[in-house]
Amino acid sequence: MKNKIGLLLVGVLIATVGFTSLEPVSAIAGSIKLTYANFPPAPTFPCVQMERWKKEVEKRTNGQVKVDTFPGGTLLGAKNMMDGVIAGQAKVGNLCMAYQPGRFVVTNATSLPLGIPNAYVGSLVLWDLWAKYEPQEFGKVKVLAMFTTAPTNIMSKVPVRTLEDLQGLDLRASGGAAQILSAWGANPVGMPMPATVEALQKGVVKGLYSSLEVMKDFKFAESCKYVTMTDTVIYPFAVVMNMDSWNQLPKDVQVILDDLKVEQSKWTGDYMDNHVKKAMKWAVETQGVEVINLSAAEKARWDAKLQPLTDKWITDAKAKGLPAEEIVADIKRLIKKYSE
Ligand code: 3IO
Repeated sequence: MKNKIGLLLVGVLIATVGFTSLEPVSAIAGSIKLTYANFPPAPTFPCVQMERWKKEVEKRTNGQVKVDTFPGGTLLGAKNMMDGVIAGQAKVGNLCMAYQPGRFVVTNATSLPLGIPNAYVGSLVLWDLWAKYEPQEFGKVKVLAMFTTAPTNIMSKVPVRTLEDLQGLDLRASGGAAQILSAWGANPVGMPMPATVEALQKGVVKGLYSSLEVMKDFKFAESCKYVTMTDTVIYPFAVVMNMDSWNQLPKDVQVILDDLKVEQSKWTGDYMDNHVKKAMKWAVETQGVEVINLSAAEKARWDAKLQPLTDKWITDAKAKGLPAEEIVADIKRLIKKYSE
């Protein structure tokens, strides 16, 4: 009896020593599981970049990390993404900052009409802005990537050729994009992107204001036969991770995820810019969509309406104690830097 207990103890000892001496412990394939929540359907760009991140992380950690992705709001939805990740309901989540504009004041400044030309530049501008100010609204999470959409344009069931056509028109938009529509005299209707499908079907809105890849990815080209080019503003996104989950990762895995941050942001911007081109080619060639380009004179009228927006943002952000002028100057400087 005594011998048996002794043997058992030796066995436990060997097992413990053997296990802990596997260096690093976490190198066992699939030993770290990360859940990753996303709000729109799988074929859309936020989920395409999610699958790319999953693939890269699993490859670069030799399968040590396994990422389980949840597209379509199956784990967390558009508006509870940040809080859900903070609470640990998902370990990683992708969020659109425009859905909680009051929460992400600094980074939403990228949604002012300051002339971000494409998603690649937008993503790098957003990343640098966040890195410089490290705004407290991201203080409870680990930021894994940031990127923007391509510039927004009007997709509608009725043609919009002049400012007059836009007056009172119900168009779906959120955050900074919604404020721009208001300034032009349209009636922005706020809701996250996935809700737009039903809103268009039911006639709650006559169109939307967003980046054009959604013409194909959400099949909006089937009902919105007109696209008015404005290229005015972007929507900013972030990929965030639960801080405890991050702190529990082995150092080597943390290094891999850190190395991927800017690369993933660039990859997504690039994917977005290319995908917009493909989606619009499809929309025009197979769905009979008309692209409306404003004349220079008409565009000048639209632009004139936007000038007060940045001033107002500066006043409001200053009241919140933020270095508002510096933030706007930084965005302008970064746009120049990355556009070259
Ligand atoms: C977007 C959100 C989800 C899926 C595809 C998308 N393309 C552009 C957006 C931006 C956005 O969130 C919005 O509300 O227009």
